[in-house]
Amino acid sequence: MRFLFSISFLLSIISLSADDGYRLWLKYDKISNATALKNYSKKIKSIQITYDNTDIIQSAVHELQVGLQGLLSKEIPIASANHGAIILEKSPKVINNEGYWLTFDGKNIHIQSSSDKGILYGSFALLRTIQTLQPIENMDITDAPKIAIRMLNHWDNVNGTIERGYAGSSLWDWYDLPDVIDSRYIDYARANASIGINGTSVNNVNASARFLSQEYLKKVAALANVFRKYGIKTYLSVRFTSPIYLSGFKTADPLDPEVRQWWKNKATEIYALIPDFGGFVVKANSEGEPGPQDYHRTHADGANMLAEALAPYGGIVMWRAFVYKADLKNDRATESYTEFKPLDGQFNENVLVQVKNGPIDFQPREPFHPLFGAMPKTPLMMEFQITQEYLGFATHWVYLGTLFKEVLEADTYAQGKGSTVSKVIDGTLDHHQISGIAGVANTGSDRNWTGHTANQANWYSFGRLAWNPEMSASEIAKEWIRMTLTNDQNAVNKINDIMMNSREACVNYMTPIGLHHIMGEGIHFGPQPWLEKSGRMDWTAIYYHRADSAGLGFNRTSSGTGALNIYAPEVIAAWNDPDKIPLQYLLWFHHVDWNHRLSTGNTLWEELCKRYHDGIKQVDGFIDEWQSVKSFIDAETFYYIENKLKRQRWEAEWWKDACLLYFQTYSRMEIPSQYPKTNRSMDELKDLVKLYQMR
Ligand code: GCW
Repeated sequence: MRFLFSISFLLSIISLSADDGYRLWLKYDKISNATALKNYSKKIKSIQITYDNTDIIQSAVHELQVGLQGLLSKEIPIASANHGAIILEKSPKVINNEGYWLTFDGKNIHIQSSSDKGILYGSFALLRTIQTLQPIENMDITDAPKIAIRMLNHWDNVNGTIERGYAGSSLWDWYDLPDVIDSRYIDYARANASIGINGTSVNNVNASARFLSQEYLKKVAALANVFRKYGIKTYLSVRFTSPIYLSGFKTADPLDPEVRQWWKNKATEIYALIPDFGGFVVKANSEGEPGPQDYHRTHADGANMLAEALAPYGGIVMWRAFVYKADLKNDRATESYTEFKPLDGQFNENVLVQVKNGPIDFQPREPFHPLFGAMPKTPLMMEFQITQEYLGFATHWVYLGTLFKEVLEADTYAQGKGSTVSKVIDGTLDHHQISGIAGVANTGSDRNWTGHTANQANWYSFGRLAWNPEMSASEIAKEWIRMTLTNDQNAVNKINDIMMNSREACVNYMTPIGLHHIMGEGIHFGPQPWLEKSGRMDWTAIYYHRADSAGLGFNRTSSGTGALNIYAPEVIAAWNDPDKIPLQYLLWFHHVDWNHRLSTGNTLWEELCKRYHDGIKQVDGFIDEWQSVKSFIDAETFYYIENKLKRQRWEAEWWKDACLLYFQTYSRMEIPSQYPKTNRSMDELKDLVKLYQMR
């Protein structure tokens, strides 16, 4: 089993049939450019291993063999030679333990590292270099990850469903495990390792206590055995009240000695099965999940109890900051800050606080979360959402590389200019030893893994940015396109153009100018800006857009909720004035008159109408651009994405109609005549979202 690639992977490599997306960016099709092929072929004849032959090294060697066999269409044996070898060797010259040094000395290619993981990453880097047709003559690449923990969070449930998953069901078959090891687990690990992901938490943060039972831990251990060979540590989301569920305790109070002992024993049990277990991800006192506050203890009390149990084994706790109180008194955008900021300095050394990128909830666009830069004594982890809960599910082609970058580059001004979010999370701003970044996975059992071939790029870009937040979104997109779709320069540029504009288009047709949280209740699909009643006020749409006859937007300045004031003074200064704030955040922080003239020269109402229509025009443009690259794309992939785009166009129009017709009831102004008239009624649009919500 160990070094067998999945049957489906091998079959898809050798088959001449159309491409179903299974191979992701690890296609390894024969290089079609004859000169390039000859050139690489000349330089690569064998693999020589001078490194200890660990499991991870074997994974690296096997990947090189399979990859090169595909790309160069010839077998690459393991042999020593003094010419044309890829030599895997130990080197002290690396930046950190996971880094590698990749060189060509005129005769041989050297992949050097001080660790076997580094060799694995270096091997993938070499394959990427060849897949993207980069020259290797003068190759001299030293690279190492800037963030230590780079992981996926799966929101997968025990019954195989995935919370906010749009690509089929869970990859993990909990019924068959631990005895049946699906070969897909190996391909999953390969894909992650190829982009530097070194951790995965396999279950939903709305966690079942079941995962900590001996029965389930054995299943998790079986997965961990696969992942380990690719340098990936396994983590679990835990339910805070597990001692009650599993052992009949009356309490889960984190200061209760018996409860503390229970967790210590549990940690011992876990590490006996999974010696390199990563640690726990915890959602506590959030959206009905239990937590320390149920026992009048703080988040720090809860996190530290778990941290203490894991510490002897080197495990860590990733405690999520996504909390908001049951009784909504304050602006939801300040809740997590209010709860966590006072706890700065109270967490044990092996605790990271995991913060979503924005203060509300993975909206198409949010300003950066106010906790970044506000807790210097605590390592803060980034939580991005790769699965597109609020960005069109797996239907819309939305490249998230630009979203990730926008947040990573945002300046918190915590220690003056240049205190970017990226420096907060890589630990350099506040000199933290541990650093981390998590992405909520978009993977599932769909043959193409992510439910939309083009959105495989979001998994890819998350990994690449986690490795190096300084890479540009466009550079990453181009790598992905070359490895996944085509190496034709012109086509690469066109597809890159679609990708680089895709997120902005989505923002335009869903929530332009800083609007947010106006999607269908519960399902988070389609528009429902009219939603005025829900389980809580901050689950409605009207709580966020605050449309009235005067204007639109949420006043979060001092004359409103004051939520803007929790940012650094420089940020407040940049965003406090509705005439100076970047338009993308305008309605997030300000209530603006319909007739107010914006920097674009349009009134708010005109600009709103323009943006919604722009969004649709952009999708039309994507459709045209996609058509123009048809001859360079595998036929199955081409038609699949073409049809997805049609559906995306349809939904974009739905959003535009619903939002403009609804906001028009407040603005009482005509939609400017240059735009096509809609023939849908509000009732029709309301019924449509109801239909999707119907049981
Ligand atoms: O965005 C919300 C989602 C929930 C999710 C929650 C969280 C896992 O709608 O489905 O629960 O965030 O991040 O905890």
